[in-house]
Amino acid sequence: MKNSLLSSSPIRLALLASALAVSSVLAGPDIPNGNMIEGEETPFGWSKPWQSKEDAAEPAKLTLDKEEFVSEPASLKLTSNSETGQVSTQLVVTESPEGTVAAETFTVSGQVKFSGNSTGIAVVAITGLGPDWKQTFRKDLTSARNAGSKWTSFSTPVTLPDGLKRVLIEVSIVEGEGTVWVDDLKTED
Ligand SMILES: [Ca+2]
Repeated sequence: MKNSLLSSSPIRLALLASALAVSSVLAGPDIPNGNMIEGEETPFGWSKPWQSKEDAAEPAKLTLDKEEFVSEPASLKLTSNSETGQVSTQLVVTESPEGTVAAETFTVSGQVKFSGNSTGIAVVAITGLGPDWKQTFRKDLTSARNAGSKWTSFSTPVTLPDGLKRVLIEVSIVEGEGTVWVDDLKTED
């Protein structure tokens, strides 16, 4: 009895309404751990690397790199080799199993650096899973070649379609071998 009175009190409803109003004007979903602060061996939240050749003696490697980064204390580092083929790792940015991630437009920015052979390309993309958890949305945010292997920044507008169940950021190396570093991922207006 006491609980039900509390839960429907005008003050509580007013607080709830203002919280919803604030959340509806935020620009894009936050990217969790975008500065690669959390984690021990690997950056927290990022998946075990997928690789196109499954039985490599020396598998693709994902690490939290505490020596090479843009912002302290670390960056994400993903390495492919001749045995792994293409590799990728993913981070869940936001999800709603009912398929109600709202359509919205925002900008994703970050820093990327690739060091590898001449054919290698590192790609950072945003993807979305729709009905049946199938990928129905993908946009490349940036790609990087071995151009002096320097950090380069990107800032890319994204418009998410309606009805996604899950939104992810994907870091991959395609068409060659090397190491990609990513840091300072964030969304803004
Ligand atoms: Ca960092």
